[in-house]
Amino acid sequence: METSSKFLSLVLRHKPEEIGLQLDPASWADVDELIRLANAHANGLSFDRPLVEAIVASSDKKRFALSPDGQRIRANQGHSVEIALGLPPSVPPDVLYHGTATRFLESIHARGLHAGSRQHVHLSASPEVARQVGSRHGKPVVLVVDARKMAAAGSVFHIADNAVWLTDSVPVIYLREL
Ligand code: HQG
Repeated sequence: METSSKFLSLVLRHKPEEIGLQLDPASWADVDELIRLANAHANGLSFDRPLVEAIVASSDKKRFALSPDGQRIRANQGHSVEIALGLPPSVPPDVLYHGTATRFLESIHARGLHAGSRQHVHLSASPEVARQVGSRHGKPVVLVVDARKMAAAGSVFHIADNAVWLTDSVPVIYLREL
């Protein structure tokens, strides 16, 4: 299931064209079409509806969502394809946290936080979660983001369905190390 879940992340966030899948502007895909195209793609994986539903239900981080009628699926966040998640702007808590690796600090202190290959900078409401995210990249370090000041200065925040906070970028003046 792990491999199948990774494959769904790849096609729903980054490379739908790899299997000829079309995402709608809000990044939804038709579940039956996804299954048909994924199975036609010679990668040794075999999808059916129960497997897709099990992946959605078991993802530790709620990576995917099914539409209420079960006909469509999308990744909740993490896209590199350009999409409009249709998330309304949300008022963030006073502070949010960003986990990164110490080796990125010099560049972050010079340039602030940038989305890189993704559509947004990902922020967490808890320092513990941020530390886990950072440890994916090396020795973790947690940055505190002054979200209240950023919002007051006009930055827009969204909260994804899996509680990850998203914003376009974080200027260095709003960052400090925890
Ligand atoms: C860093 C996972 C140098 C940034 C997680 C991060 C999250 C800079 C890395 C989600 C920089 C990008 C996202 C700058 C930012 N100079 N480095 N100016 N600005 N960076 O993976 O936030 O498992 O694209 O600090 O749990 O680590 O995919 O972003 O270290 O929710 O569902 O550039 O991905 O979820 O790394 O993680 P990423 P992220 P999934």
